Amino acid sequence: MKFIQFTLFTVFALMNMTSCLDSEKTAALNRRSLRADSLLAHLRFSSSNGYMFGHHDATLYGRERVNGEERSWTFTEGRCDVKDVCGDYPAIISFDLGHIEIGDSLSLDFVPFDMIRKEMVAHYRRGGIVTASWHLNNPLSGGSSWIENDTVALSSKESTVASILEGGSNHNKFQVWLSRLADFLNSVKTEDGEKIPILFRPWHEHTGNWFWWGASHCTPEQYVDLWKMTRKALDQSGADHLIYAYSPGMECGGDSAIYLERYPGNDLVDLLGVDAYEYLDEGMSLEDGNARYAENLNTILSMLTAVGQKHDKPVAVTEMGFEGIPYERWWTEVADSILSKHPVAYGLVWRNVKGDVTHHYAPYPGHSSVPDFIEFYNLERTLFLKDICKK
Ligand code: BMA
Repeated sequence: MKFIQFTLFTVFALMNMTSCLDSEKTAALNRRSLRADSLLAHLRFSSSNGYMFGHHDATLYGRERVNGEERSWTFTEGRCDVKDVCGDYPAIISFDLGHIEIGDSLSLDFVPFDMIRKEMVAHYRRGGIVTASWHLNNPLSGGSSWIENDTVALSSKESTVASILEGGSNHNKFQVWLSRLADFLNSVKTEDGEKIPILFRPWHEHTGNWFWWGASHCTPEQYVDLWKMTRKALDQSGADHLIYAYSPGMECGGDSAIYLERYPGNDLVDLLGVDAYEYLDEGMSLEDGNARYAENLNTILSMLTAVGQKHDKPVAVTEMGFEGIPYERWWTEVADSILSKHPVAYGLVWRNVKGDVTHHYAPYPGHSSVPDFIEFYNLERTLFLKDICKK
């Protein structure tokens, strides 16, 4: 039976967790609300029952294919592509907070922050887990997170990261950005005023070079200082409802030294993740692409499992997928065949962009991978909302 008694499970997990705390962790734990502790306990122990399925922006917008024609929908109470396909919500929904830092009312993906807040609370109230990423702007150039064509940031003598750390020219400005982030996170509350627990995942994919906080744009020390500064601002704002995920990209391969090169430390991180996408090189067959992805991700997850055990942290595939899902049996033959081999807490696929034909990662009504996704949903080990909720 897929159904898990969440409350009992959580109490059991918390008891287990408390028994193996050292003083450093006790200090960290004291800064967390009980709800955040429960979330962490759930993430730590849920992999013994299978792995949870997650989807980014799952209830904010989506798609459908009717009579061969692609259509889109934007927020409709309770609607969700995954639910339209299998009758259940993902266990985890992720949301992005890019542009909260500049005081916009819309996110970088044009979603009102009021709606993001509402949907975070709605998913928590259903019994689901909420995670957040932050594709924030570049505080030095005013550009986006992606530095590739940002000539101002790339030609500046002071790197963007150096500019926001203590002593940098944008330090004060960035403190304001952090305070706007903290204000939003602290505002995600239930009707009775309780802040909902959120797995926050800042500064991700930093082993690559596409973001301004990426490997070639700052030193390992600067990257760690960036985390420390972020944690300090959020901790000082009273954000005790957050737990934190560290998510390098696939560049780490199976090398734990690369994975951990910029690790901010056990006291600042609660979950060890990796962002891993399948893609095809020009002319590459689906079969070869699937095999390469499986080989690479299996290697990474074997390494990550060992690192997780050593550091006493749960592990997850914090972003994954194959853009457009061009392989109909991707869910059972690729995703499940990889995730089922490792004790991962969850695997989360990215967003289903409205109107765009390829930038989608979850199935939607009419998509060719729907039958396989339903098989995937029915597997004992895949955990969706109903599986993690006490009914
Ligand atoms: C990226 C893409 C972007 C989006 C960002 C934040 O991977 O999907 O289009 O703006 O995530 O959601």
